[in-house]
Amino acid sequence: MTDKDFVPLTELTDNPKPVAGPPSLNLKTVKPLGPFPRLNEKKIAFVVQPSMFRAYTGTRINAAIQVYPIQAFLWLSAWLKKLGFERVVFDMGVREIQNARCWIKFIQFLVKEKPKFICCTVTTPIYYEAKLIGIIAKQILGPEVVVVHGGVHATALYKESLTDSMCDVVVLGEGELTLGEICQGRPYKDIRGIAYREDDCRYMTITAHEILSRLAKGEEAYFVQRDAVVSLNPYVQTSLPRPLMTTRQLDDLPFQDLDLYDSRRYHNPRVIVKSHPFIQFETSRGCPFACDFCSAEDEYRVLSPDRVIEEMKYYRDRGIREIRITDDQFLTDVRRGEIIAEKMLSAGLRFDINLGNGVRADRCTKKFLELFKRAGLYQAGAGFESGDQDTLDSMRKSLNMEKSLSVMELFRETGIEVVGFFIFGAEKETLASMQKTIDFAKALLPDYAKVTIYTPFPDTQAYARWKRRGLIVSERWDHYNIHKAAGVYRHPNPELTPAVLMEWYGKFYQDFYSNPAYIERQLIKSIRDGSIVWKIPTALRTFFPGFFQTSPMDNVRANYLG
Ligand code: B12
Ligand code: SF4
Repeated sequence: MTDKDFVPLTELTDNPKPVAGPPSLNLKTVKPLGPFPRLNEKKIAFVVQPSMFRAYTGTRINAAIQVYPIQAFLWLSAWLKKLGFERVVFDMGVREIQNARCWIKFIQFLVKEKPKFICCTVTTPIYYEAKLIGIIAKQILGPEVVVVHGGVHATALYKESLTDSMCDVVVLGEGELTLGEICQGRPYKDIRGIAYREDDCRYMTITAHEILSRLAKGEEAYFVQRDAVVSLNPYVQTSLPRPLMTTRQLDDLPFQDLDLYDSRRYHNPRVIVKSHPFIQFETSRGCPFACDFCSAEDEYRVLSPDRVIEEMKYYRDRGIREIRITDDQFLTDVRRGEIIAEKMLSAGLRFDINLGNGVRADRCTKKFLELFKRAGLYQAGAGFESGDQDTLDSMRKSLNMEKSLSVMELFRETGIEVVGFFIFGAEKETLASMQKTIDFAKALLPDYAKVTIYTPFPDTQAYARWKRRGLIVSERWDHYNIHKAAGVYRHPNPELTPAVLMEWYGKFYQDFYSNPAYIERQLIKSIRDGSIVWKIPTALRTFFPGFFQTSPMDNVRANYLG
């Protein structure tokens, strides 16, 4: 084979490879010859990338590192269980990563379990690790293993998964029914909602052994995976789209599979979770709003309130004490929220409840908050986003700042902790508007405030717009992180360089948390309710993230040590 036999990847995918220059093609290809183990056709392995929970280590929200059983897997697994499949999970996110130990354990896991299907959920920053997982699986288990990608990033960039990695099939959007059909062996052409390769002209250029030894030396996954798969004349096929599930279909889904994970590994700091064991629960899918930085699907569909209550009863019977509601926008239908709370109260269901994923500040009503408080709501995230109306409008947030102030009052009256979310760097952002956001946060005075850097993820309107304007300068996906401005774009306002954004990011945390009015209020409150014990370490980690660095393993250890 010569260089000419290879078509550069940049011509095959919609998203050219990042970094300077085209990839240098490595002609040494790896052809695993076997013998390979006999695979268990009825076994599905869900695999979590090592960096899943590491995006926040060393950032200002270092104190709030969170580890979860991946909810997508719990839903998918429940469906596969119903169809009679065996399911196993290997979560590298809650394992030691030093010396590539988690990867060695992963290989041992593959050899022991011999699953026919390997499933990864692909969000943008961890695509490269999903790629390494596929390469290793193909080399250890052989070409018959089926590597499946799903999740928002893979759905948007399915060609990348299919031409640049060893992924065999991408599930586009909602996964339960589609994955079920894949595992049941239906021909791909007859399965709705997938993208797959018609040909098999893909070559690996790196051995599993090399991957492990380079990772063990501390090399980043990005560099290890570069040019690790080359595709010859890829023939990518998409099937007919699968209609989104209706309420009736969602109601018919089995409850999340609580047997998949060892829940003891998933322990979170108090600022994230109050009572363990806990579960994440998405009671609706999609969101009708259209904020330009967000990856939420636009069609909003719900589980019926009765179905939500039935699942909650199941959680209660399994000893779950806290629910983190992770709907894209739980308050799209406030009345539905109120009905759920009423039904919880009449069924005697009480959990600690955290609306951690955030609700639109303008959708909260007093009735909703009071009812949910009685059902156990103790904390809610609220997207205030900006103290400048032009900036808010430029991210299509359609929020009114006056309304935000009155809603904050409501939260205070009902005694619900609020985590206020803010963003720096939307299209119309200026230095003055960032100052206004800091002032606004200080006026709102939520219990915690979190600012993030506006980041156009590849499946968002923001990305499409900035890409068209030539403002996206890097598609190195592991640099897409809302807490680290890594220069993936050139901001339309030339003043807002990555360094300036990071400076203001630091300033936001400094100014908000050292505000005397905030300190006074929090001191009184935390001495009264005893929370001072955990709030002081939280504050130290926020102010000195480099010094008090937290990793997901601290969470795991916290639990094992009791
Ligand atoms: C909990 C959560 C986290 C958790 C856990 C991550 C996880 N994947 O579960 C943590 C805290 C780690 C996290 C971190 C981040 N997150 Co987050 N997170 C969420 C949140 C709130 C809930 C996820 C969830 O449980 N959904 C419920 C399940 C059922 O839905 P689902 O994941 O979409 O899965 C369904 C389908 O997509 C599909 N599917 C998904 N995976 C797979 C895999 C296979 C094999 C198959 C067949 C199907 C399939 O089937 C599922 C069932 O139908 C979502 C918002 C949301 N409501 O989804 C954001 C979301 C996933 N996060 C987002 C972002 C931006 C991030 C960060 C990148 C932020 C940052 N620091 O920059 C980080 C980085 C994480 C990482 N390392 O990649 C974006 C994703 C953008 C993107 N292009 O990647 C989302 C969509 C928020 C948004 N609306 O914009 N997050
Ligand atoms: S940020 Fe919230 S309100 Fe806006 S589109 Fe996303 S989920 Fe909907």
